[in-house]
Amino acid sequence: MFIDELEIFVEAGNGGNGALSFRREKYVEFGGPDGGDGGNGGSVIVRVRPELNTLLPLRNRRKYKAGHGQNGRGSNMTGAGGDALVLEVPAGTIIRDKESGTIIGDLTRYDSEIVVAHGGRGGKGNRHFVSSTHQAPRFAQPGEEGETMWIKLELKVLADVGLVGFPNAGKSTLISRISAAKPKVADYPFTTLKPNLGVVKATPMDNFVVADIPGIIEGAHEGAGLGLRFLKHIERTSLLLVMIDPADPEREPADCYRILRNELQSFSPKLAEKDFLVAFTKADVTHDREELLNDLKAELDTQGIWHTTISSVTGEAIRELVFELNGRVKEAKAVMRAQMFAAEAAAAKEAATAPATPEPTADGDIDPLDELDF
Ligand SMILES: Nc1nc2c(ncn2[C@@H]2O[C@H](COP(=O)(O)OP(=O)(O)OP(=O)(O)O)[C@@H](O)[C@H]2O)c(=O)[nH]1
Ligand SMILES: [Mg+2]
Repeated sequence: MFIDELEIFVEAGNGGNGALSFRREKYVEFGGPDGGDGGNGGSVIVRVRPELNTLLPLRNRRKYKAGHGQNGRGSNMTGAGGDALVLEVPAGTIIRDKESGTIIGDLTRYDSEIVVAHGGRGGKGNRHFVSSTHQAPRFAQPGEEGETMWIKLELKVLADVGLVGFPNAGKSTLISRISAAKPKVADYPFTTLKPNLGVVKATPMDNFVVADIPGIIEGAHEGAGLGLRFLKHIERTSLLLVMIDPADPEREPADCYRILRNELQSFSPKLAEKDFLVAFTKADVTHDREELLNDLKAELDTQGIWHTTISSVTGEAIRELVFELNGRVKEAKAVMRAQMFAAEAAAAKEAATAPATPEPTADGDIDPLDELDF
């Protein structure tokens, strides 16, 4: 099942308490305090697992808890640290603080992870509190509580090219032709009910990812059909491929185009501003309808929009389409990389000119708990 939104409660482990203990051995003078430190609480970590493409595995539970740190013990023994809890999610998962809506993390890389709740620090044992005036401290520090919070996970799949079209336009057939993905294909609308991703090997050096999403219909932005819920999955693509079936019995190609553009615009003006190409589909059976396309093609030409007529059955113009998509994806990636480097360079420059912040003094924030006995 495809799940792309989820709310869960995460609870990091508490730190163990520091121990209050004195070394007492019969013939040893100056035994002294020997209370070990508490172990740190385990943190809750969200990590990308590249093979996943849904949040489904996390749906069974609402609460996720990491392990507590153990208390320190005498003879300077430090308590064991609590086990961290790792929640695995697909790449493209955005994590928000449920209450404020603030984004805590956006895991776009296949090796990314983020700590969503930090484990509490273990308390320090009494041996840390010896001073010239205080040789036998009868207190130790309690462990800190682990962080807790409600988080909202939202998956926006990561792809380079998003396919947009009415149901039955031939989106899934195209993705199965140009990639190893094998989505369900059928001659009825809404065959595709969840996004499918396919990796297209454009050249021996280049590949790009295509997202096939469920068909859009007029009024989708008001909830008609499957609504526009799935459009968020193409929000992060660099390019859209608008697919139009010239033989669609329900509407003329020009209407298809106009409605699709409107629905994209209604969902998000940002989506409508994306670079896009147009593919007229099913060329093997729609050649007799070429004339119907003349006006629309002329309009696209005046707007400088690249278009082609393809057949996923015979393979007509598929190679040219893949070539064009690949070129534009590469261009978009180069721009993105340049922007990333520029942002990193600006951040590095700022960090170099910022005044140094003083190091916090060790033990400055200790909050000893008097007479804590174990
Ligand atoms: N003749 C011919 N038929 C095609 C071509 N591409 C797709 N079809 C047929 O068109 C029908 C719909 O194709 P799909 O790929 O399932 O369409 P879709 O756009 O994914 O549809 P939804 O998932 O319902 O939105 C199927 O019967 C396909 O076999 C083509 O190039 N030529
Ligand atoms: Mg489909």
